[in-house]
Amino acid sequence: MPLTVGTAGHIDHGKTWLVRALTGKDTDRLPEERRRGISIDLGYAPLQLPNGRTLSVVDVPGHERFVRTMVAGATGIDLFLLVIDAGEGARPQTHEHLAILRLLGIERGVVALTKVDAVDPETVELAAEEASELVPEAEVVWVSARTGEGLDELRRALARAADGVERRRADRPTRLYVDRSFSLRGIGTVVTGTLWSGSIGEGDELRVEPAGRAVRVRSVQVHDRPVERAEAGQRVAVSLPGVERREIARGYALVEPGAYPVSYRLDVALDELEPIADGARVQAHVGTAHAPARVVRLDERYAQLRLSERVVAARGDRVILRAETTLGGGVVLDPAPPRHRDAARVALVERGEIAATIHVPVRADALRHVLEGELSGVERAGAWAFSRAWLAELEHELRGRIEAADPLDPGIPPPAAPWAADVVPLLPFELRGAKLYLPGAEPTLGARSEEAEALERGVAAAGMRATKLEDDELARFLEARGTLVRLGDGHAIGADAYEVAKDVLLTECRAAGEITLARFRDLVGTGRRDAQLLLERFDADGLTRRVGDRRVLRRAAS
Ligand SMILES: Nc1nc2c(ncn2[C@@H]2O[C@H](COP(=O)(O)OP(=O)(O)OP(=O)(O)O)[C@@H](O)[C@H]2O)c(=O)[nH]1
Ligand SMILES: [Mg+2]
Repeated sequence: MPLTVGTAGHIDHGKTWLVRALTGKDTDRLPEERRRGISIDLGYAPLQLPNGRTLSVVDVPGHERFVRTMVAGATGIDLFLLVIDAGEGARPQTHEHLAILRLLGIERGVVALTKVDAVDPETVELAAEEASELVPEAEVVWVSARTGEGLDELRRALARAADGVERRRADRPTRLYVDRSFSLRGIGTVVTGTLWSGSIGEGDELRVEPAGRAVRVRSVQVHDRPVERAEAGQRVAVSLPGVERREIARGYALVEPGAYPVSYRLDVALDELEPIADGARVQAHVGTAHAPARVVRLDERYAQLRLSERVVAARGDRVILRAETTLGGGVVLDPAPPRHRDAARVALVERGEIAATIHVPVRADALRHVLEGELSGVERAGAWAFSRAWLAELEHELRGRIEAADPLDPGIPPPAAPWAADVVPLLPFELRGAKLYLPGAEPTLGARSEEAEALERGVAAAGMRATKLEDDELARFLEARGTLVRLGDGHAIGADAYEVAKDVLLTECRAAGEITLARFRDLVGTGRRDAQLLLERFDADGLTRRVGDRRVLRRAAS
């Protein structure tokens, strides 16, 4: 199983020299690093161990201004090599780096007390005692990069530490956080990183997140050697043809498409080095990325991190929170939570009781990032998951509204929410046209039956005279029932009178070939306006057609 070891320790304590003494490679390659004699960026080298195992070494800078770089280097490692200058003992970044390693959950490693050639043994003894107290779980080895003393023992100690490491989540989908990108003439953009999980081989189709860009892997190298397929835990260089260098940099992740959420929010269980206030503004380090974030405290244990940029994360990932100094960290419980301030929800998510967090519909797809197995104990419809109780509440509410609807048309528009198309068919209602009804519900007059009778009587008594309508909906209902006919301008006439008028019209037109308004008015014996309204209705019904100031029958009517 390939593993990565990361250095840690205060500035100038001898990390890079020790890596060079162990591996033969000087990882301070930048001109500025050489000129200033300090590490600025991350360095990488392979390390052969006596038992035949090869470790990848990530060398980090110790300067307090570059802790952010140290975090990026430390996120993917499996074990640490904490380097302490034997003459100086632990200094501020010794403590800070150690705290970061613990927050990242990196528990195994070795302490190298270096530069032992430069101090007397009693001084080393004191430093060794201090180191053992500081890191009781690790072996402390005395070394000198200058004389080579202790290097073999350090290699053996690293081999022992490596034997105890169990690489987490290697079997998960492919994820690599980019720590370097560069372009090579004739090859194009190359990115490097520690492969957290999965594997990467030639021709793989991956995505660069959070950019959302699809890429195809041309070739893969592990420590400068081409390989067919790199596996989890290895230091990998991936060439990505067609990708511009500015499109991908440290902080981006190369992932199996769709396998990880990309999110502005993370629900975490906090681990505080010092109290982090609700609303605190911090830098959140996630993988090799970091982004400004606000800490929304949910209670003394949980917080929602609201980030200013989207990040790729998974349940169980560690994050580091920093301001001027390292404030603490957290374990990601939900990598794509809704916006909320609900500690109870996070507690359920932490315990894996996902179904209990679900009430209103959520996309089941969004839950797969917190689920260990299958989702059970919830209702499903299409892409949605929701609780049985919610469905019952919805039914209750809609039933109430349907019962309150106008009996003339006892339906309501269905809910307009995105889940409606999937969820509404589960309800014991009937979708007719654009409205939801109780099954088999018919329009009825309800409390308006007296009103309806009065209107029917009034219209009948008016004979050929049009009646002005008060309630158009009621009139529509009665028209559908066949007791009246609506005319223009908010008027109506009795259905019998309408038939009589129609007969008059047809008879006259068949005899004379046409009819005028005046003639029709005389024949039916009504006022000019009512005659006009009737003729317009005949036009609308397709019986007649206007020709100048006369009307003739349409072919269908004659
Ligand atoms: N005598 C002695 N000096 C050493 C030894 N290792 C490193 N040094 C000295 O310490 C200086 C710093 O060593 P580096 O390895 O660059 O220190 P570093 O921890 O990588 O420093 P940063 O990366 O800037 O944090 C070197 O320039 C050497 O002068 C050693 O084993 N013995
Ligand atoms: Mg260095």
